[in-house]
Amino acid sequence: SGEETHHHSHILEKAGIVNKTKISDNGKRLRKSWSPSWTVLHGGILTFHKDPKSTPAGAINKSTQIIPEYTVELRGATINWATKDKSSKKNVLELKTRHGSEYLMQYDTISIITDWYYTIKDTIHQLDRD
Ligand code: I3S
Repeated sequence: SGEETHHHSHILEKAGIVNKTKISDNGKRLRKSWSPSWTVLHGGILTFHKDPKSTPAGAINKSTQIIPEYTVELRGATINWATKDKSSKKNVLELKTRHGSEYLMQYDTISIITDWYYTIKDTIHQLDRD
């Protein structure tokens, strides 16, 4: 499925597709815009990449490139299952950065999103200890 979790040294690495939307930027509320995203956790940074389908037709030769959209520093962040008022979708995580930005992450297959939940949670706890 392309889902992989590596546990070398103490820092977790993981990559896969999740649906995501940024809902606040440093405390300022944003309009939701869900899109599927190639999501990579590496070195305590979570990077959401742009949906290639959102690439304009004129830039078609760039459409296979993996372009970062948001990078999220996990140090000082919190991750929780989102409450029902945050989204009507199932299996939604709410990630809040220490600067007050918020992202929702969602995937219909519960095992996929649960794996992200524990990997991100463990990474945040590990970073707290460093
Ligand atoms: O929190 P909201 O406003 O109910 O979020 C929904 C909207 O973002 C909607 O787009 P429009 O603003 O164009 O209507 C999206 O299509 C929905 O997916 C959002 O709600 P969910 O419950 O799916 O997160």
